[in-house]
Amino acid sequence: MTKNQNYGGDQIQVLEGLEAVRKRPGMYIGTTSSRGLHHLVYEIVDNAVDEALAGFCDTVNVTIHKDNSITVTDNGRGVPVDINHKTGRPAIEVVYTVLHAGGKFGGGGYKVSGGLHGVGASVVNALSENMKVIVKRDGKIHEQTYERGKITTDLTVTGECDENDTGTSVTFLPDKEIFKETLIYDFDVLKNRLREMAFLTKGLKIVLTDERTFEEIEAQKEKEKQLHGGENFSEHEDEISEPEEDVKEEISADKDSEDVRQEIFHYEGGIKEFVQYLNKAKTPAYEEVIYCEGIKDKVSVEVAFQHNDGFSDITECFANNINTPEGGMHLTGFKNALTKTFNDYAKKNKLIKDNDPALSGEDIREGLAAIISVKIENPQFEGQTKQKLGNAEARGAVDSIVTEQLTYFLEQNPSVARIICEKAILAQRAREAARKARDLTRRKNVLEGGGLPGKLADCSDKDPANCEIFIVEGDSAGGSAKKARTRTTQAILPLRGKILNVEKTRPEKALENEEIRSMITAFGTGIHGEFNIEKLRYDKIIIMTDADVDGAHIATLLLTFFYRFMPELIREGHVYLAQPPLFKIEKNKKVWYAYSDDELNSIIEEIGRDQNNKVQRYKGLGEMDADQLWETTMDPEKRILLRVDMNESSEAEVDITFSTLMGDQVEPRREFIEQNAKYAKNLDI
Ligand code: 1YM
Repeated sequence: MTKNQNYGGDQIQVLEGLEAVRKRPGMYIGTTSSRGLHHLVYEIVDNAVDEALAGFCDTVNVTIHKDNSITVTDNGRGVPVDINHKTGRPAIEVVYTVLHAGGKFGGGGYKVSGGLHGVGASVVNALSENMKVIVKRDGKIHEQTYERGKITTDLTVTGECDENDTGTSVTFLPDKEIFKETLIYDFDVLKNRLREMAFLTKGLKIVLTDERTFEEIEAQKEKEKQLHGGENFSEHEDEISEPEEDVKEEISADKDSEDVRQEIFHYEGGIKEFVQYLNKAKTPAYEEVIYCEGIKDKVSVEVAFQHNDGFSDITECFANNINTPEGGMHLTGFKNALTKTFNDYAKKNKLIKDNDPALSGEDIREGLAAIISVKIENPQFEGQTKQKLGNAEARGAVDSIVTEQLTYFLEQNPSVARIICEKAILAQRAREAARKARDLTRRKNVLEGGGLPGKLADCSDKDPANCEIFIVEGDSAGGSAKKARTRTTQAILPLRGKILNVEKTRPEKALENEEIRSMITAFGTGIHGEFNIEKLRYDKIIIMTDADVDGAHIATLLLTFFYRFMPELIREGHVYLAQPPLFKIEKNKKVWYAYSDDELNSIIEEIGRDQNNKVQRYKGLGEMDADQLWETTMDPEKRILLRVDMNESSEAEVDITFSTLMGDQVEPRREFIEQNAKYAKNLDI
């Protein structure tokens, strides 16, 4: 119930506005899934970041409480509490109860941050079971509370504080009536976004604290799962941790070592440090991070980049701190400037001859890690998912600022310039050699009739929607799988031994690998720029490997290949991991299968621990006969599949994960394993 009775016409409109938000939350925050739940935090944090960009705040604290409510606190000026003349209400009330179209309320300048939807604090309020705002300003502590967007207590002064002690603190509990899928915050999702915000706002310190213990979170997840009823595959499987030989011992099950988790993000170097972070699991090709900045046509531009010894190009673009994974005008401007400037330099300095072919953009961007950040008035987000910057002025601004400053940098740093040009020339030669080889094999294929790989046991159904392919480790398991399968809809492709680590191989070289070629031909989609999802021959690509460390290693190698050559397969949810059982339990001619130690224990508990119990630990798929393999791992009615999902991770995070797991630097991998050991269930070493 609202204690406040002084509603004017404005206030009634306000309530109608927030009612609309509750009726169609998707229109305001995109989705009410986990993504939407996390979006609430970003909306509030954005206001604090704006205060930092305005120069009044240097620290933001974000806390996840035990009940999954969130507190965001900053040390800025504090949201104004005086009466707003237009509405006759305290300004703070307007900020939290009036629906804004995303633009800045009051003040000059333009609102720079703001999530994808940039809808503001009132939307968070409308979608929260309760919310409390505390403002320290003018030596007083002010407080107001709300429920589902409605004021429950008027603005009250609750105490006094030092005149210089100012700031805003917002606590909210997301509404269970709205977020029906999940109410549980994911520390890593918030961590990744807040780290990104800190990189993009140099000097700002962001502290993330989780008051929940690992066990509490697991228990909450279990409770939600039961509430929703069982599902036959897990939607989330974003990190597969697989150690190299030299760090296996590092895995110790210290599941409950730290109770309160905390991360502090503070980067005086801003996006320069972001680039170093992108390259942390790689070997940089030269020491410095190249940095350009400036303002042109009211577009503020910041670009930082550095090459590494890898082959992929990871360029992350932001407009007003919002990630634009589909790129857009700022990216186009950057690519133009890079290609033009390096070709000019290489020609001028006789690194390439006048009549040599120009270096392509692709050649120059091989092994590139780059961040582009523009701040712009009225950003236009286009494309299917509104994640592409449409403002044409951003192209010109980035192009001219990068061209000018990069030209100067290369002149001042000839040794760096030479390294980059030589690297690009190498890439160009490798690509040219591969093209020639490909033309030859194309001709050969035409002569031989091309066709599917010999090892593939294809299915007979020609509708991809019904079909799945099992990528099976080893010929013997492949043999069982071929016997076990449903021929109409299940295809089997056995792979011999460990597949190539594409993270350490030139892409052209990887394509000479027999196993990689069989997969590409079987899937039908092509790779890289020629990838076409319409041509995918199977709806599900199922990796089926042994349930041990070697099996996990092979699965990770396969995922690395998919991610580097056909990431859309993963992004669109076509890749799965089969889950073979770890144990077979037999008693009085009855058989049970267990997929984890916990499950084994509970089965034994149930049937009684005695002499007639026989427990067999499966060492590999090869130990199962065709019937057992079908029953436990392949039968669509009974099996467990994990869908490989990029979750909420940005392209940068996924890239870093793969380089960490499969690249040549050991230290980042050791760190990764230490941090993720607690997630690895049934790791058999
Ligand atoms: C934990 C979330 O919202 N901080 C915050 C918000 C504002 C100000 C300071 C602020 C802005 C201005 C003047 C101005 C906001 N104020 C408004 C409005 N942290 C958080 N810190 N004084 C204080 O922009 O001129 C909206 S947000 F509209 F009331 F000025």
